[in-house]
Amino acid sequence: MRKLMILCLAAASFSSMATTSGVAFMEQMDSDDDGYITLREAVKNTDLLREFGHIDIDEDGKISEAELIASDYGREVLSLPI
Ligand SMILES: [Ca+2]
Ligand SMILES: [Ca+2]
Repeated sequence: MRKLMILCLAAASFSSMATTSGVAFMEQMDSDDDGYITLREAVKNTDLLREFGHIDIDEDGKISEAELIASDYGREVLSLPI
């Protein structure tokens, strides 16, 4: 039981770390702070720009944090487990 709690705590602290880096990346890219990375904002990052079409799953022309995390590129950048 104790072991399980430690495992849960470790998982929780790891996922909050991943979220923090996700937020940091979004903040860095999201110049106007609307919570999305638009194509114009993605221009700053060539890799992101190249992957933009793949990451923008609903094709609304902007990347949400959820779309970023769901993408291979996002997981790589944010060092999330696949
Ligand atoms: Ca934005
Ligand atoms: Ca989108």
